[in-house]
Amino acid sequence: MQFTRVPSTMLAVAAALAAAFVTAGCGQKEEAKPQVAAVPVPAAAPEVTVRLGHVAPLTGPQAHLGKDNENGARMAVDELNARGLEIGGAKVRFELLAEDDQADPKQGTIVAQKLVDAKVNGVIGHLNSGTTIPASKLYADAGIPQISGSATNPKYTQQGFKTAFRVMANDVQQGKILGGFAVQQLAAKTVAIVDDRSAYGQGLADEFEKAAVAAGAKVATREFTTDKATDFAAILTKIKSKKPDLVFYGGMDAQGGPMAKQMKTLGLKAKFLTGDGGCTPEFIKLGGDATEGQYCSLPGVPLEKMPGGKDFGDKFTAKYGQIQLYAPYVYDAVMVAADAMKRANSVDPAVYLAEVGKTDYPGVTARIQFDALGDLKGGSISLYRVKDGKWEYVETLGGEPAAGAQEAVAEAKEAVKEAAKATGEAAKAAGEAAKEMAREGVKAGADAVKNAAEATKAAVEKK
Ligand code: ABU
Repeated sequence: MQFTRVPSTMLAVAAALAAAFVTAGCGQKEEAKPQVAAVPVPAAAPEVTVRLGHVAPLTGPQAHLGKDNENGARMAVDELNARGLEIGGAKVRFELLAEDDQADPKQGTIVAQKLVDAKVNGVIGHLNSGTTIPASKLYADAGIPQISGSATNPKYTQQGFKTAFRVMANDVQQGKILGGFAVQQLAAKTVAIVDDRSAYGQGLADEFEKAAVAAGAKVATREFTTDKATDFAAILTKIKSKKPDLVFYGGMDAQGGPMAKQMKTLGLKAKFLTGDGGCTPEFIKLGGDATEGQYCSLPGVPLEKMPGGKDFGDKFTAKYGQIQLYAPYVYDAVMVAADAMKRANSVDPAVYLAEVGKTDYPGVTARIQFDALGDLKGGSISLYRVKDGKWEYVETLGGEPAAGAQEAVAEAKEAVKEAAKATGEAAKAAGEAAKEMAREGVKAGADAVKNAAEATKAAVEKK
């Protein structure tokens, strides 16, 4: 025999109606008031908060870059919350825990420990390689996935941590391209190399040196400064005496801009070339007209050539103003974490971590897939030159053709359309089901009333 489970709300409605009828049948004058049938509504999904740590320098000379990174992450979080994702049967709300590591390695580990103690679901960052690398050990020990949108020192992903990922090319790739570009395109026969002794600056300068020497250049001198310095006169005076064709700087815009300016003041006529840390509007602002004709490189392609660059640029600038540098990459880093959670159907780091490594995500910046180390597959490097006070795109070297990314975006757009259609159909079906349940509820109530009336009549007759 088959039993049909009657929802408890239906039974309650029937019982109430039956009780009302019995009261009336006992001769009391009060009329039975029709009871409003409660329409059973499917229980709302429970809510879960996913907390993503974000770390960057929010104070000090790199605060403008840190804020840019944070805004990229915040824009992604806002969009995810507007989408109202459900993961593991729960409605997910993303929350960003923004921390300031001041670009200082020691402070980097302090805030990393704070995020580990807070049991965050993932970490986006840090901005600097010098803070990202020591912090990555803490996240690895805690099993927390970490995705950086800007730390380019190769060591970050070479330590063997399963939790470490980055969504842009690294400095082995960048240094190689820069060294070759200096010698082949800029015809530099002798180069002077300066770095800021940070993990990023020194690491990139080392890679540049290897590549430039391999391409046939001679190193006139190798100098260093710090990521807090503002006066480079002593270094530049020494460099001037060596008469190099080109000065390469491994460091950030806060030093690169003033360095280019002081080169001009000292009459040092060598070309100036720097990496992504100096590839910003701030570099031009700080260096003024001395930056005209100087060069930089940046992992990835220019915003206008990125698969989702135009849309991202429009939305970001409307909300936060000019993009400084890494905002689109950090946006992608958040989306990659959310995508892995969706595929794992879990926000638990121990569960979704395995999915991060399997990522194939059509990002704003590129199609994002990771190699075995957690580095971006097929990362490219673009070169720029200052023209009329603005960075002008020169060329992109390395990486894979952007066509793959374009196709992935087209596929994703199609999938979104299909999902929207399916959601509409599901909503319509749910509405019909609710109406049917209501009809069934009323019918069951009426049957119960009829049965109760008959039972009452029989009882009265028996008496
Ligand atoms: N990629 C350059 C700036 C960030 C870093 O330290 O790697």
